[in-house]
Amino acid sequence: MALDKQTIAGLAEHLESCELQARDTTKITDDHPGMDWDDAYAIQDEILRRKLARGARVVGLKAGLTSHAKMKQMGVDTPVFGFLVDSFCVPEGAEVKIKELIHPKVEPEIAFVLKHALRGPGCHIGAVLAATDFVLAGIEVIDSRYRDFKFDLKSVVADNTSAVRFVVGGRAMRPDQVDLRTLGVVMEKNGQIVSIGAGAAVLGHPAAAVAALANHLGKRGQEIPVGSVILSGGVTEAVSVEAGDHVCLRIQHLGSVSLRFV
Ligand code: 0L1
Ligand code: MG
Repeated sequence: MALDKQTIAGLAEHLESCELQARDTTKITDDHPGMDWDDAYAIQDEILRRKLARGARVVGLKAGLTSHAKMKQMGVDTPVFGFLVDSFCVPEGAEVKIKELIHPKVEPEIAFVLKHALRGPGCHIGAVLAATDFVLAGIEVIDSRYRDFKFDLKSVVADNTSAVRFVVGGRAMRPDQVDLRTLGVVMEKNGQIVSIGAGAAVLGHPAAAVAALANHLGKRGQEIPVGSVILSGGVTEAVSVEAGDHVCLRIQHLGSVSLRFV
């Protein structure tokens, strides 16, 4: 690690304050160019520790930058991983307050809920499907704390991969009831289709993103716990939203889920 404990704690406080006060910042590697991957995840862990100390509960995990569309949109080439706490979770059809956010975007996602814990290394699509209880349609709202979404991968990992809100809903299906690669995904904003995709856009198969998450956690002596929601990553590029927008995601066999921005 290149950063000391105090610096990590200071950067976590800075990024979390930006999240809670809905204000942006320049990317942290501008001031800490030597920051390494362990530092980036240590800052993310410290943000989580701060939230847990205030009574938050971890409800899930996420993989980000798992589709070529997202990687191209952000000019990067590696998936990243983050956590989801209860305050990020909103009900189906909820109103999301724009004034609590900086510059939100929405992503259509396939969410997994596990019936068995998954631990890497060596986790693969088959292990993920065997451990999956059901899959759901999900919308992730991302809100990078970095000005104009301009960041590098280490900065975005430290910033908990831009996580801020999510909703899951529609219809739960067991993984053997659907072909997750060919599931059609249609996202509408204000009744207009804004993105179209299929499950295979996520690393060839969305379960591959969950396997990559388990393998990432395994290196850190952690696992994906039973029952948590895992967002496998945006199937398409992210779409900006503003007050007044209504977003509806329809995924074949998984029904629809929506959010309103106010
Ligand atoms: O969930 C995601 O794919 C977002 C990862 C972080 C990058 C971004 O803010 O777009
Ligand atoms: Mg996402």
